[in-house]
Amino acid sequence: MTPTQDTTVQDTPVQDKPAWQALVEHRRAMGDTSLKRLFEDDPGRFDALQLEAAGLFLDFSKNHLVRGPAGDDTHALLVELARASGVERRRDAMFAGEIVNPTEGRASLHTALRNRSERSVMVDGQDVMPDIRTVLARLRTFSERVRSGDWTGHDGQAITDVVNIGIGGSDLGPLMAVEALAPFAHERLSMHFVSNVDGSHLVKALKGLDPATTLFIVASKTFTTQETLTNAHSAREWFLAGGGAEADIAQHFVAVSTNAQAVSAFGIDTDNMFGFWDWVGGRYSLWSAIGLPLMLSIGADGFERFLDGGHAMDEHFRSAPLAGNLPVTLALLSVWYTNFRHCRSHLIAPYDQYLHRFPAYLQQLTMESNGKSVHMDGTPVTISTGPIVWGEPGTNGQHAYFQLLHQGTHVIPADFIVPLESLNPLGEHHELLLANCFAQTEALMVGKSTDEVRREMRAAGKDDATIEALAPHRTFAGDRPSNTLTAQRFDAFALGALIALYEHKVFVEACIWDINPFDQWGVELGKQLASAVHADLSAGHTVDSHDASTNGLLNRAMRARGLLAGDADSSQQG
Ligand code: G6Q
Repeated sequence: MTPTQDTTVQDTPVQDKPAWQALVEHRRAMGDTSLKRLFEDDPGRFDALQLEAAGLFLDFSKNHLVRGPAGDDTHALLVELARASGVERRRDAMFAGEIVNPTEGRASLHTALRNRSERSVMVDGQDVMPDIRTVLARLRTFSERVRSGDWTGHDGQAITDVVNIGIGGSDLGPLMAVEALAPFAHERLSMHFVSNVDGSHLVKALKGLDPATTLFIVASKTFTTQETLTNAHSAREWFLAGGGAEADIAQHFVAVSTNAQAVSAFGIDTDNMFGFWDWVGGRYSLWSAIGLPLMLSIGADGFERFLDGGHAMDEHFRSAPLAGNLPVTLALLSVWYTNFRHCRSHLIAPYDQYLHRFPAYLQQLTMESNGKSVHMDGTPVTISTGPIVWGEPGTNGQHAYFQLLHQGTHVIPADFIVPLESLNPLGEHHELLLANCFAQTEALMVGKSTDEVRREMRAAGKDDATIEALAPHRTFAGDRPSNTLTAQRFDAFALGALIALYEHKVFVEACIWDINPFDQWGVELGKQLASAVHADLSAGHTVDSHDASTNGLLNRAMRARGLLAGDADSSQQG
């Protein structure tokens, strides 16, 4: 098989498939039937439009789905689209280690990293499970030594601070998960994350830390990423300037990478390197050694529970029928709103402060995976693909951008994610959190009619002129869709299941849109461009090899930094 061939590519453009056309027709027939009406006409709606798997419960009844006989049931028609798009075939190919990322000629086997069964997973005729288990065992030994204080800094003191240096997939996952599971964190260890090449990030993170009790994890799949290597070099200088010697580096710097040669060239002993493999995509790598900060924080047993949660969702995804499949259902709803109801963005609203980095993590997972405009075979797509994903924790968002959700001109489907039980029970806090979450989904759906507003204002004693002037502003169209996802509480297992749920959702969307969710040429471009422009920025003479704007900005920056003094070219004004 050549890198551009993939037996799983769809044979007919998705929008030409009868299943797609049936949905176009169904959407037309549905007209502007409101959510409120759907609930009024169908008392069984909540019971029918819900799913549960791996400890997560999904209420998807507040969506524009008509329930009816075959051919007139939105969910069933969407499921038919999934079937016609070969979702099951591609899913099985992914789990089996086939090349599902043909533009990079790779398998995509994050599911093998959390394969807790006895099943082997073959890549190029070799079972990858023994190597996965070996690295996991090494991670366990190492993290237990650090956590117990057996692994010390150069002067014999236990490690107190761990600084993960990485970016993108080598940062967002571990950072999000360490934050999400903060209540289970080791008491002595403080975790820090440095990603931005902006020196302020490193300086801020290192402020107040003692080099003698600080451990750095340099996390980079390729070990060539400019930001990460720059931060790692500066961290090493900080360590040496703070009393450490070259010979002490082994105790204070470990690496997570697939590139042993570059790790060694950097000066980290490969005995202190934890490996993974090219079939683990950056944004899917939290389950690999990239998860080391999480293991250090919550312990190896906790990390294994996290893997168990991911695996439980995998088992559900690969075995549940499409109609009862949680990731498939989330993906189909996304396709429904993106392609048939023309929504352009999707809100993630975790009502859980510990999940405050989850929207940022999902932004990468979703937008780097499905921000694509060619099909698997390279032909341009003529339908919309991945929506813009954004969000912030509730209830904070309610006091900010929720205005646009309720009364703006965009309809934005939303996922409300909430634990039923708090990890920090405190007075009435959790009841209030739950009440706000549920109330928002209700208000978004039912809205408030102008007549209701008039009645309310009249009851409050307002005069007619005031009522007529204000009523339009106080009217809510409603009919805004949402999903509500609950877990008993977001512990390691539930977090694992939640992440795997969204990974598979993104994968199913990609199957339907017939795009490759596992490459990221747009991100690669950024890495190349920065290197070229970086060389120009220290050229010491005016630059004219780019467009006028870029030349002007480069020259202006050089001048401001005293690198072009006295030079009088036209870009001085730039
Ligand atoms: C993830 C992306 C990207 C990557 C970073 C860091 O899927 O490819 O976010 O993770 O660019 O790359 P390294 O781990 O190689 O430093």
